[in-house]
Amino acid sequence: MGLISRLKSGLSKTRSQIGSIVGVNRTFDEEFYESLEDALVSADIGMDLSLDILDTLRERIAQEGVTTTGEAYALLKKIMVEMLTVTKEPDEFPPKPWVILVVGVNGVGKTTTVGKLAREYALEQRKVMFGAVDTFRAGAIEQLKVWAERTGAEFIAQHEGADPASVAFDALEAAKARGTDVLILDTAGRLHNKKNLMNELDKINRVLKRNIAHAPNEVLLVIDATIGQNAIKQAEVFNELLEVTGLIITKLDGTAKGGIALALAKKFAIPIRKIGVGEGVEDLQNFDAESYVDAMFGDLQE
Ligand SMILES: Nc1nc2c(ncn2[C@@H]2O[C@H](COP(=O)(O)OP(=O)(O)OP(=O)(O)O)[C@@H](O)[C@H]2O)c(=O)[nH]1
Ligand SMILES: [Mg+2]
Repeated sequence: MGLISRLKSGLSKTRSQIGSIVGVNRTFDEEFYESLEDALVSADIGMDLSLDILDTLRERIAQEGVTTTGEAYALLKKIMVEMLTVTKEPDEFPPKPWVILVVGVNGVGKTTTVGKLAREYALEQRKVMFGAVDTFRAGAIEQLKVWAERTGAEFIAQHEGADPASVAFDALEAAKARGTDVLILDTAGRLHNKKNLMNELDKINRVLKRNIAHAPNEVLLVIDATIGQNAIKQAEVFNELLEVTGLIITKLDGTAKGGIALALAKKFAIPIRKIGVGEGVEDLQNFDAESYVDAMFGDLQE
């Protein structure tokens, strides 16, 4: 299955639901807006944002003299694309090593995403190194090592239970010594409590900065699309501590809840860099607002 179709099949539930509401030629009565609201909320766009979107839609329908539900639907999609378009590209390479810190709560797909990113960079002929900064979870180091072997990335690790900031430091030194282009640090998603996790990330961040002023160049927050509105809370917590530069939304192949992308883009104005659409190494796409909205809301004929 192609990547776009995989994204589409994941999000198809939202699409058919909305399609069935506006597919028939209705007038813009309150019922029309209410059905649309239900559909947006159930796509995990969130209540407040759904109402915002519908307010904007009402205004624009009036301004632009839209008369058919088909036109209204196209307008709705346009509004959402505008909302998802957050342009804040990271600086281009160099400096070297380009340091990427990958963060997020446990199980969202951080390590898998690290592997997928490595493949992308390797295809661009960049020399990639992993730092196994998750020393907390049993098996985490080994899991990352498998991804290193699979993608040809170099691999720096200590032992389970080692100080994560010390691993980050080692990896940074190794990357400098070996002329690595991209150093990707895979962090732990769970510690005994949130405070520990935040302290640890803070320490890693400080060690990096002390060592190279520009590091980390990117802090990528991985969000699991299937968790719904909890994603907002997670982004809040991480963004408070670290300056999150990009979002990666995973598991979009298995959810009807793609609306979380809109809620995140609107609330944090952080660009969505990539989306994950499967467990394989190739299942990572650049985020494109237009195809995303198309996959989610499709055409009326569909
Ligand atoms: N369907 C699907 N599964 C994914 C995707 N990304 C990751 N997964 C799966 O999600 C599970 C957890 O992935 P990991 O990469 O280990 O997640 P993590 O955030 O590193 O987890 P911790 O290290 O425990 O915090 C694995 O079974 C992955 O195969 C995706 O885009 N789609
Ligand atoms: Mg992991």
